[in-house]
Amino acid sequence: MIGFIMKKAILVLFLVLFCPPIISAQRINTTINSVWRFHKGDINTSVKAIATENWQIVNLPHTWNDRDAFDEIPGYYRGTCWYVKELRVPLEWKEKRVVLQFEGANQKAEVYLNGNLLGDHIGGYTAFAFDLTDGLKYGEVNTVLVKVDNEHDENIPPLSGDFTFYGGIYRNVRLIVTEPVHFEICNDASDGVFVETPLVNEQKALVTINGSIENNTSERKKIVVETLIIDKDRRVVAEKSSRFLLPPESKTGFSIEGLHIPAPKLWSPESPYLYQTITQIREEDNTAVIIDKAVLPLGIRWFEFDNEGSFLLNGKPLKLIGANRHQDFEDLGNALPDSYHYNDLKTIKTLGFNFVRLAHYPQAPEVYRACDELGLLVWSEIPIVNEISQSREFSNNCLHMQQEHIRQTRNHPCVIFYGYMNEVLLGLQYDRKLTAADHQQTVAAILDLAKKLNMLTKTEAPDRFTAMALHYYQEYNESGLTEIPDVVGWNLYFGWYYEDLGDLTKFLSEQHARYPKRPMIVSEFGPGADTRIHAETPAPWDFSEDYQNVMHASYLKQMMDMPYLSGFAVWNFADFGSDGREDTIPSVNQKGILNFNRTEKDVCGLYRAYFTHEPVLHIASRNYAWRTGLETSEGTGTCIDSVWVFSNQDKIELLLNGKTLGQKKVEDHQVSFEVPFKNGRNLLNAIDENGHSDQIVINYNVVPLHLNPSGVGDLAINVGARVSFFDPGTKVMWIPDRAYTPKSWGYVGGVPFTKNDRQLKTGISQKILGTDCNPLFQTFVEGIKSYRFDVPDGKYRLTLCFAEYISRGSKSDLINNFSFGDSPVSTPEPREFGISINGKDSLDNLNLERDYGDLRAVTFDFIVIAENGTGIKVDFHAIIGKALLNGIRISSI
Ligand code: GCB
Repeated sequence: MIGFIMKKAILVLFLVLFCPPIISAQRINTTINSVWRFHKGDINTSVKAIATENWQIVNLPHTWNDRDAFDEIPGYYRGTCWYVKELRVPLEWKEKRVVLQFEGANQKAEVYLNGNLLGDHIGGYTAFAFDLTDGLKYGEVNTVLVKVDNEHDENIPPLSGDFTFYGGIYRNVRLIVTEPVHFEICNDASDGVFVETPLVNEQKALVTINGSIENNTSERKKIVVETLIIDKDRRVVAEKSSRFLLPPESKTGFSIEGLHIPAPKLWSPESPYLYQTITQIREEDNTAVIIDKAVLPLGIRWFEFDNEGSFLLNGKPLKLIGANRHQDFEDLGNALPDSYHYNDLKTIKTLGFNFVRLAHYPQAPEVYRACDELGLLVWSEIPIVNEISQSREFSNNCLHMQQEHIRQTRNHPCVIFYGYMNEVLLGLQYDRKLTAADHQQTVAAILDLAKKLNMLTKTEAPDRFTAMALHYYQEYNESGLTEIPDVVGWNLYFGWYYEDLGDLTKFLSEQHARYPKRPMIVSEFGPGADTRIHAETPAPWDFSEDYQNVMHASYLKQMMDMPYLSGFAVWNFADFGSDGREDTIPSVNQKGILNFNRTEKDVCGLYRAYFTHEPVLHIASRNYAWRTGLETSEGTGTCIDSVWVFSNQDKIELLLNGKTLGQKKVEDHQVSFEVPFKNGRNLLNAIDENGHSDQIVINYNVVPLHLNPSGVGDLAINVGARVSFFDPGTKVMWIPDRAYTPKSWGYVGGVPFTKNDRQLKTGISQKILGTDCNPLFQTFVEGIKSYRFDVPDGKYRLTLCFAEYISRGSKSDLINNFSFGDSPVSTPEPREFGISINGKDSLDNLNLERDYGDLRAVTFDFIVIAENGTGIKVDFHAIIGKALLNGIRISSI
């Protein structure tokens, strides 16, 4: 033991004598996310007198809208809340600078230190920092109090938008402690040191580092600033230093130019090679000590558009294959730990994308870091969405936000486009009260702001392109707005909000013919989809996964065939919170190719097939493995359904329970098979010519076409619908409806309000209260006379489902419930009806609105005996208005 201690002592002595001392006085940079206290609502005492001991303990990132933005009560809390953090500050920090940095707080913040206001910040998506040094009590506990407010403010963008404006300190808070001589920290919460590459080609890259250094001492300081560029193996590939004289209490700009890297390894999505720049400060008379250090990523790449508007990276054409991304997640709102951000970008990368649009606002620092590392090109933008305010304050806030955004992100090689407006004419297009003169004046104000933002962006980031996203509205071209940014992004929803899928090519080819040199991107496209909904004949607005497959397949084929289109970005990577939405999942925009919790929708397989290099075979039934369907012809016990396989292979053979269904050629990365499913377990196996395979088990419940005499186990009908709806809670599959035919089942009389035909009755899109099964209650048959099941004699449970609806005034409001302007809503038509089952009065005077309220799920379970071979017949007797039925289920008991 003594020998061991001796050996250890000798080793320590050796290290002390022969190793250089630790000479780096590096800054501390740490999150302080744990144990804050939170108070919902404002306070009415003075800041100095607040009692915070009983406030709720929370960790950051935190939002107060993770629940209420998804509950049944309209709206969510938009107002003031408070946070407090106790901060023990060591005595030794007295000689240092201490800075508090917020990566984001939505949307206004006021920060107090020990009861004194440090400052405020406007805007929910950019970082901000305050220097605490002068107000700190060293060797004691200090109190940081933060007031955060997410109330609507006419002077702060976004004014409106199809996403939830969750409030809170929803990103990291960091504490940064430096020596008194340090790189600037409070320059719009940027790195304070900036990396530029004024010249890049395959032979060489020239790198410039610039920024500012603060001297917070009362002495003149002679310093050396040196920059090293190191490669991935930490070998120094370029190096330079300069001397500077810093006056006392000063800020001095510096620039280190001409760092030369011969034959650089280029950064690209395929090979995201990153160098690092290490810029450090030493005192001239004590060069052994590094007093501050900035380590930044360096990706060497260049990009441009050719004369036809095609994008080139490092001199080679590259189609931008992208996904848009919102920053929230199921149950967390926008308060995501960094690893959630990273996982999203990683998923985007593995689906084969090379491009991300961070819509509609700057995102967390981790997002840009991940994109550098993973090789994802980025379009980043500020949230001027749908409309502007014409006040000077609004425009100043927008300009400052863009400045912060750029300063905070421009060190990231991934960023290629800076955007500043999304569909900014939308509000104006739908404002029916605007006079022609006001309209003109608003357009002029928008143009003016766009020009200012474009100019600021070019000044702050001369080495990036400016971009703007537009909706399908000619005034963007006519007003001259499209002439302002370098890149025009079109958000296009042909085959969803308007017209047909094929109109995409027509529109874009016309645009290209009119503006042949204009760089053009499809910055959004995609339909809403719900993995619980499936359709044999998919159609717009049915919210089926199948229509999502159809629409994406059609867009991909068209867009990949357009050499003049520089790229596109799917709307959206994942479903996201949008409080005003009432599709089939209330408060959620369902256009994600992944669900809100990041489980995949089937269309992900199509993207993999198109854009990844590994062999892909994907049987598109991942979320439809439990099926119920009607026998295709009587007595066969078979139900023929189409099954799609997405693949990047040439030919696919599909086998059902080991028996081949033939081999087919894959076209446009997909192929479909008609599969004769039998009742029970069906094993599907897809194989290609090289032996790659995919398999899935589909459990099928084949419903006999004629119910007599084989009987019925459980039959649930999504009344009025052409789609099936699976309720994962009860595991009941509600199958599409049909008109009654003898020996079978169906409705008699009335008009089905399906959700999948824009030409016919469209069903409703409003949120239904008291249920998670919106799709079941959003379609119905109105004016129904009877519902019949020709079941054998026996005892049954019969479930009837109803919801009174409110009709919206016009068809366009029905199909796009997120529209602007007045969307006239009429109260329910008066309606009262009675129901008899097999001739027996069972419900009298049912008045849904009066007795339950409108848009509320109402169900009744009856025990019914079928006898004398007459089956079950439910008759509806209208008393006032028309009877209606939303769902019906029978099960033998
Ligand atoms: C758009 C908007 C986006 C919406 C999307 C939609 O064009 O830019 O914010 O979420 O449409 O789903 O309607």
